[in-house]
Amino acid sequence: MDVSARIEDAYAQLVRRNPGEAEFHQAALEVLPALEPVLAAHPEYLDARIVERLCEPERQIIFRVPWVDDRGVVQVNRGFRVEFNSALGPYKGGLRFHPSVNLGIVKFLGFEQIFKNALTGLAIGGGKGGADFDPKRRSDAEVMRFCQSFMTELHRHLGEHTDVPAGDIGVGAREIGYLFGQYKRVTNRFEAGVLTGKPVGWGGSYARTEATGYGTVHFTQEMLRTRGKRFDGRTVTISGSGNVAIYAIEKVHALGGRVVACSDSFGYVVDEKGIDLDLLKEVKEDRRERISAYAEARPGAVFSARGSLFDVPCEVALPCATQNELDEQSAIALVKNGVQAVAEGANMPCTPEAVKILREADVLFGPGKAANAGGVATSALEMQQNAARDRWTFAQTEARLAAVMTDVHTLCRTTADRYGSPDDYALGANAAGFLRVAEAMAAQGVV
Ligand code: NDP
Ligand code: 2IT
Repeated sequence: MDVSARIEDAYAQLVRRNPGEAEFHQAALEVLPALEPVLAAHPEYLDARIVERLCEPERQIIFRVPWVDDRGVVQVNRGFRVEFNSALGPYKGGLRFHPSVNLGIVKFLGFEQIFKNALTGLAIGGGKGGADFDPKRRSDAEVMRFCQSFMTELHRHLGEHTDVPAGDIGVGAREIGYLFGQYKRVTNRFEAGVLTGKPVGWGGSYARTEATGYGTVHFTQEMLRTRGKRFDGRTVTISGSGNVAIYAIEKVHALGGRVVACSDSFGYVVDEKGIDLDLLKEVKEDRRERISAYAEARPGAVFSARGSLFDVPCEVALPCATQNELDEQSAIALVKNGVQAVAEGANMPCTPEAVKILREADVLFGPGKAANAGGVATSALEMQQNAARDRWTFAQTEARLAAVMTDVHTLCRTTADRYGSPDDYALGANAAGFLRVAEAMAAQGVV
């Protein structure tokens, strides 16, 4: 059987064995065909059935999360943890709390995470988890009770050398605090390295909060540099207004760019003067309000509940909200308006059709598993600090983050060149991430 038939076979088997999991299928279809030249050069990985093993999570945990709301009503949610691959280190990846969470979404995120974590060059395997719980509609006390119930079950699967969760959509420092408190209580261990994204005062790392957004902008800057361009003076749009988006905006502004639009799930704001970051942080981080409240408080800013943020003209677009938010129509609009670079701060925000249009228009495209790797990389740095019972300065940590992002960028480029697709960061990221994991899996035998 030739290489492409083997890949098609592995994909068909994945679809057959994971029915209805559209996002997982999509994530696999983004990676597997890109591996053809790699596998042609490494038939030993075909013999060892590395691709087939990679597509099957090592362990999947699905559990009931019962809790009592503020009215005294019993609520039941579903919790997930997919421990996908531990060839390079303990399972590592965030927890997502959002009503849309299901097994297929957790698997897509876990699958992406394997390659992303490999690209960082740090000792972390891939995993992801979450629950179909919506913290936005809940009081602090409800969020705490939910987190306690979630961790009462999940704790038995975690450990600093086993599985180390962190945040993702709907999970930030508040949730990590409650989760850690319950882990500590039920295990009777202050095991700092079991969760990352902790507040700096008790085991967190400086720059972890900023890391994903900063890292995405750093990666984009490296891409622009290959064409003799910079952020300075450029107009930028960034979707979302959560953790990743806020710190991407902060870094773009620090580099002299101007972010003119951002969004949440209710709509988007356009602010031609440039987003007022202090106001945005106050609205989203302190008051936990909708983005429309930003427009109400900011003269000249306009909120739209309809249409797409990607219709707003820009030279650089950074989708930082959620999967499949940037579709074919959005890509056509971006290209028409002269976009030069698109980098994924979110996981899989661009549909395959959108990526094709951007690539055909020769727009620089940074795939999420490379562009947003700064978050998990800094989580791994947090684990290093925890293991050493140490705390580095913000400057030290940010310098390490910047070095990782530069290395990831270089690795993607050189790997794309090696396999005959210059400038194809998606191919470079998939091939380079795969090679690191495959080498470790082959060396560790059939496990
Ligand atoms: P947050 O919960 O902090 O923010 C999420 C943002 O995206 C909010 O503005 C939210 O709007 C918006 N959003 C979420 N779901 C949807 C939806 N279905 N439709 C439209 N808008 C939506 O999450 P993060 O910033 O942490 O995560 C954003 C993305 O970045 C995700 O794809 C995540 O997987 C990815 N990522 C995160 C990392 C991290 O370190 N946090 C690391 C790497 C990737 P609203 O508030 O209205 O729901
Ligand atoms: O998608 C991601 O890389 C994250 N949500 C961060 C994971 C982590 O372990 O820091």
